[in-house]
Amino acid sequence: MDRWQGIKHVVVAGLGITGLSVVKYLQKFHPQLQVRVIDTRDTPPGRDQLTPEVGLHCGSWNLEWLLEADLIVANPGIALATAQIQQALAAGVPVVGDIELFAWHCDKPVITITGSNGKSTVTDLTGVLANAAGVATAIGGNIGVPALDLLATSAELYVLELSSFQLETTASLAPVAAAFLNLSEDHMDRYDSMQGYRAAKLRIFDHAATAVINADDNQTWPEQDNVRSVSFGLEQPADYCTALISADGAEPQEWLMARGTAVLPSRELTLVGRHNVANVLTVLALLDAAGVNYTNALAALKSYTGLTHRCQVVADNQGITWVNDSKATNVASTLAALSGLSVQGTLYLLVGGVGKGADFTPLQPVLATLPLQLCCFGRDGDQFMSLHPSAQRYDSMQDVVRAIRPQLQAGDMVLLSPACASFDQFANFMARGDAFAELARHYA
Ligand code: UMA
Ligand code: ADP
Repeated sequence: MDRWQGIKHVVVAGLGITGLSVVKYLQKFHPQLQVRVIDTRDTPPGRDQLTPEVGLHCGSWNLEWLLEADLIVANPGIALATAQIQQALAAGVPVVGDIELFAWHCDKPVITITGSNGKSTVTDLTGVLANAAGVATAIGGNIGVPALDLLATSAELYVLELSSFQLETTASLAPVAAAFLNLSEDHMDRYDSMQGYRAAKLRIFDHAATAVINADDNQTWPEQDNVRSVSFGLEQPADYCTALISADGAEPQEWLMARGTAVLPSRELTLVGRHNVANVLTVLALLDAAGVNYTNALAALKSYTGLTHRCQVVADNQGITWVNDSKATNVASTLAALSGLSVQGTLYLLVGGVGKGADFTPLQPVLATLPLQLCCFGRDGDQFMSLHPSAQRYDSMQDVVRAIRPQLQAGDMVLLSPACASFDQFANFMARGDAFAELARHYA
């Protein structure tokens, strides 16, 4: 089917890295099209890279252009519910996203990943293992590399992280394997309800050959008929799970199990946290479903240290471990970091920043079980003070580290998993994580 038949005028709604990738893709593969860009921002990122033949309208909507289009390609940051987009749809103009254009073009297998937390880690590790297994693999999507930019590579397999925003405008992608990791409250400024948010994410299974689902979170289970599913979960009977195995009468050890086959003892992973064990099980399920044999690539799995700013060990000296989990900007991700942590000494947990109106009390019962010193900093640090008797208040992360350093002993862990956004004291979560890593290296 030629999807482009009858299309002459395309409007790219919203620039940024996505809009720019769409323009470049159209210029390369469909040069006969007339391309116009609308961005409601006065100076949208990417405008300097547009060539003169591309029409550009900034600072507001341009309904006339939208209605003149044969196809609108919307940036994921623009909700379909936007009045002007709705007017165009009502007038019969189709609206798609960049992932839909990718689906129209791509003739190689695609693995897709969505969920509220863990998407980037699973996407990256899937790519790392597939490449280590000898399959040329390109990763992209919401992780920060627009999917259409990947078409310039000579990949045999694509791994795409997909946000609910991207899935809203994707209809024909047919992944060889698609994972829905978990669902917790997020993006309630864009969706009317959790049902709306979940429904967008469930679209990942629409044409998937295999759905990889979370045995412990039924919100990730498909509602579509006839989808072949495999499950992951820390415990049996998930298809991909963990099991205690003892060899030759030795102390039993926990192994990662892939459909009954022991793959690797969990303790051989460098990644920390139980959530990362679940993430690894998901990766194994995705690769099996895509027919990638990873048995000779396990060294890459063992040495994988994770993406920067996600439960990443940034210093380990004199028995003191420093872990950067700056990407934990909500309660669910901090809870994940805390679950199953093994700390021999004291856990110094750094929390605080911009709370975004969240309810932090779900942390309280978990904190109560830990050998904890709670260190609260940043604008909304006060909101954590009642959560644990050990809580101490500091202005900044630097003040925390300076104050606790003399007390640290072998077996202790210093964990930045702030459950808050960073904008009060940092440009973004990356800058906050970098600052922590620098402090860790300095004081370790
Ligand atoms: N915007 C306007 N008017 C416009 C266009 C955009 O106001 O005409 C605003 C919107 O508020 C929008 C924001 O600008 O939310 C972001 O637009 P952008 O130019 O930064 O977008 P891109 O650079 O194309 O980035 C997008 C994804 N951004 C969003 O979905 C908001 C990136 O995910 C993604 O990495 C990139 O495409 C490549 O696929 C970011 C993200 O925050 C990391 N995603 C959300 C998340 O992970 O929670 C879903
Ligand atoms: P996403 O791309 O979905 O934001 P990341 O892999 O970047 O996910 O991780 C974001 C945060 O969520 C980090 O703090 C990380 O430690 C935590 N996290 C990672 N995997 C999981 C999981 N499976 N469940 C819950 N939290 C997780």
